[in-house]
Amino acid sequence: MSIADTEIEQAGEDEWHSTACILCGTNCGLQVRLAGGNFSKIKGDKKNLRSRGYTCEKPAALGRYQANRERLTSPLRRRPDGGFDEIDWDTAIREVSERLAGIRDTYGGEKILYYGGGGQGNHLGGAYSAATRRILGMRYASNALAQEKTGEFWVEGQMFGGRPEPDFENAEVSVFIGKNPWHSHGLDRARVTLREISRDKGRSLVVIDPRRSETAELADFFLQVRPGTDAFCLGAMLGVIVQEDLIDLEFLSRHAGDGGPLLEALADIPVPEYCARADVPEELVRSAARRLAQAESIAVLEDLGIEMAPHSTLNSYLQKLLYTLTGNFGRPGTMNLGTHLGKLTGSSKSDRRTPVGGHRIITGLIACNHLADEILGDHPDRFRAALIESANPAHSLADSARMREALDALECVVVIDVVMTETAERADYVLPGSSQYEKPEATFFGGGFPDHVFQMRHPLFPPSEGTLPEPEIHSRLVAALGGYRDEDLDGLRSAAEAGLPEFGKAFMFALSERPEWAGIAPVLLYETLGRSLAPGLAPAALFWAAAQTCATTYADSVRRAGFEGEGQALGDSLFEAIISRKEGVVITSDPYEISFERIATQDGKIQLVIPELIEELEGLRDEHPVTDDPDYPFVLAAGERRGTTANTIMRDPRWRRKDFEGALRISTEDAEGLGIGSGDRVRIISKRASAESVVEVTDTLRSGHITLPNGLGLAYPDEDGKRVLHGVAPNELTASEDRDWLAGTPWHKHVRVRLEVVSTA
Ligand SMILES: Nc1nc2c(c(=O)[nH]1)N[C@H]1C(S)=C(S)[C@@H](COP(=O)(O)OP(=O)(O)OC[C@H]3O[C@@H](n4cnc5c(=O)[nH]c(N)nc54)[C@H](O)[C@@H]3O)O[C@H]1N2
Ligand SMILES: Nc1nc2c(c(=O)[nH]1)N[C@H]1C(S)=C(S)[C@@H](COP(=O)(O)OP(=O)(O)OC[C@H]3O[C@@H](n4cnc5c(=O)[nH]c(N)nc54)[C@H](O)[C@@H]3O)O[C@H]1N2
Ligand code: SF4
Ligand SMILES: [Mo]
Repeated sequence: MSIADTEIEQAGEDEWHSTACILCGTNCGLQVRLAGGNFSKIKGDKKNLRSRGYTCEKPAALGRYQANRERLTSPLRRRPDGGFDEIDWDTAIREVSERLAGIRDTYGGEKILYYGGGGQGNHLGGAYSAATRRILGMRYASNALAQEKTGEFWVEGQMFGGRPEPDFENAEVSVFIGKNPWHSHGLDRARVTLREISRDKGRSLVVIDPRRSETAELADFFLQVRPGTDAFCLGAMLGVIVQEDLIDLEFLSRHAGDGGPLLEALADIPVPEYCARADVPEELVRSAARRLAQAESIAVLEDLGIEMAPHSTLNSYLQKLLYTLTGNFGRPGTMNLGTHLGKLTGSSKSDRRTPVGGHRIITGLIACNHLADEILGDHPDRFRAALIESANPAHSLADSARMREALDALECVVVIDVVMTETAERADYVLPGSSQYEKPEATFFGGGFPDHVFQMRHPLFPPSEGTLPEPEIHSRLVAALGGYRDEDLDGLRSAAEAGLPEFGKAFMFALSERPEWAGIAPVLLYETLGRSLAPGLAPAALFWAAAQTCATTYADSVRRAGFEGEGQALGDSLFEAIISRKEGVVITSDPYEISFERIATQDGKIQLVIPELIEELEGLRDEHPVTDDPDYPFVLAAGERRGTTANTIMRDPRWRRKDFEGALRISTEDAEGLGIGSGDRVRIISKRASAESVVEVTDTLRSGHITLPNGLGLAYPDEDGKRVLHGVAPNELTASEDRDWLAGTPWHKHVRVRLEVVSTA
């Protein structure tokens, strides 16, 4: 039996259903009504424990995701002439497994790269892909986190052995560095929380951003830095904190290791000089630093503005020192270490390197900016094939032209997606997944602290014609690759019918009898326990294993959230709650002090000294920001989040009523200099390529700084079915060598360009 044989009906049309938004990682709860295979009404879900009815403007357009004109409706196989033939699923599974097994047998399974695995709303495909990867002997992976967060992950691993979460709801001072939550969110009910902070005289908002963003408009301290100079600005703030004796010595002596070399470096920082290089008023830097240090609690969030800019890993280190040196950890309103239900990444402690370039692999992910180099060329260990799932690297990674070249150089590319994308266009096989509202889905982004809320979304529609949910695709691939035989699963299936206690015992026994099954456990759960769940819920089976791990690792936290039982029974009751409470459920509940127990460094203390980064910090002394490059006078932030951008999840341009083409923003001063106004067109020229864009003049930008929206430049069919490009694809302009030396993270917010006027009104 397969999921395609199970009759799954569309959820009722005459009632509201709980689900969540998939357009950013905040995943606000939604209430929806349905009609004819799509949404008829969408509103915030007041019952959702995190978003409590909140949404931004974007989910109103979700119907355009569900009913994309280029939804894939059949597996596709590339023809030698570049076009595609539709093939049936049996043929697709057979050929894909044969081709990938062939690569494995010729070169070794580690020559097959896995890229992606999930986006802003869907992490189950990636979780099930573990089985396919194991059976093929694949060892290397990458995804978008390796072009934003891996530098931060590395620092967090060194300092805490975990990832502290900010508690903005309770913080006296909230700090956003290179982050514009008004549009990009990343915290619950962002606009409500930001307004509350800004209205409350006892609380302060600190924003570091070269653009007077919507968030910066609300700030009490707005440090409008020169783009790319955050290391100087943050260094100056830390210099003030150390030099004015504002560090929390008591906290550090109890909870942190030796800070000697770090504190010496910070004591030496020439604060006025670094403020000048960052072009921020020294008095403002000093007063912001004092406000932070003297507050009862501070919470800090960094994002792409510093992660995709020069010194990105160093920036992440300095960001964490702001709250650590001032003792803001393990209390309400500060930074805390929460729990996990399923982890998004591997260990931050591993010291693996990439096969060709020998670059650091952080949390199991190869830096995206190194991928093309690990594919192109003639190194014997280069990648020969790729399995790409729920990601669009031909568009989202640096240097699209080179990424296309790299994809074309691979002997076999398999893409699993819901629509025809820039990446799918280059695949040898395209496998159509069911949409995120046609199967159970969830994300493993941070679930909140002290209460960790988890929401598994239930399917609202049956899988659309010709598509399969990713768990089913992986299960079929694993079976075709000889991972299991259907008849070997009968025992587990009857155990599953008997109930969770029986299934748990049978599953553990089966794994002990057949150790080779451990690696493909996700699809075995899907095929056995999954088949015993309600129609359409089979992919939820993985949560049983995740719930067991969570209940073992965090037994007390799970009990505090109201679950009962010992051993497997505790995990079983957690699992039952996850699959039945459609608006989400608190899976763990913690006291704040537990953060200290969760510090997972060698000696259980926060590590203050990271020698490589202290050396980089000291090197800033001899570095002067470039302010007068005659060839490329502008710094382009390529990929700004706006009210109508959602990575490349929303491809239909008609959801943008304003800013249809996604304008290049430019300061009033620079526009006057070029003699242009809003609506005029310019050519943007980087060292790599050029692109034409419409212009929007704004007084929110510094002179010399320009911005392009994220996720545009996508092809979409017009009324006549002709594919039309809308806006500029930012990564046509970026270069893969512009990256952080340590984590390999790109400098997308710092692309040097010049402008030529194309036409004026
Ligand atoms: N609407 C919308 N929301 C989204 C997304 C989306 O596509 N659209 N994508 C989601 C994803 S995947 C992510 S990772 C997050 C990203 O969320 P953010 O990082 O908040 O988004 P960005 O707009 O890319 O960059 C944030 C800020 O960095 C500033 N910046 C640029 N250069 C510099 C610099 O040199 N220094 C400093 N300090 N700041 C700088 C920009 O002016 C901008 O205000 O958003 C998520 N939310
Ligand atoms: N220049 C520049 N480049 C950037 C950025 C930037 O700021 N500037 N931002 C970067 C960031 S932070 C990120 S996170 C990346 C994001 O880039 P990617 O990780 O490539 O992801 P998305 O654009 O979110 O695209 C997700 C893909 O998943 C597909 N999809 C949607 N639902 C499903 C499903 O249910 N199943 C399957 N199999 N597929 C599905 C969508 O069609 C889409 O092709 O972009 C990065 N690229
Ligand atoms: S903040 Fe907006 S885009 Fe993000 S999940 Fe919530 S409603 Fe969706
Ligand atoms: Mo992202």
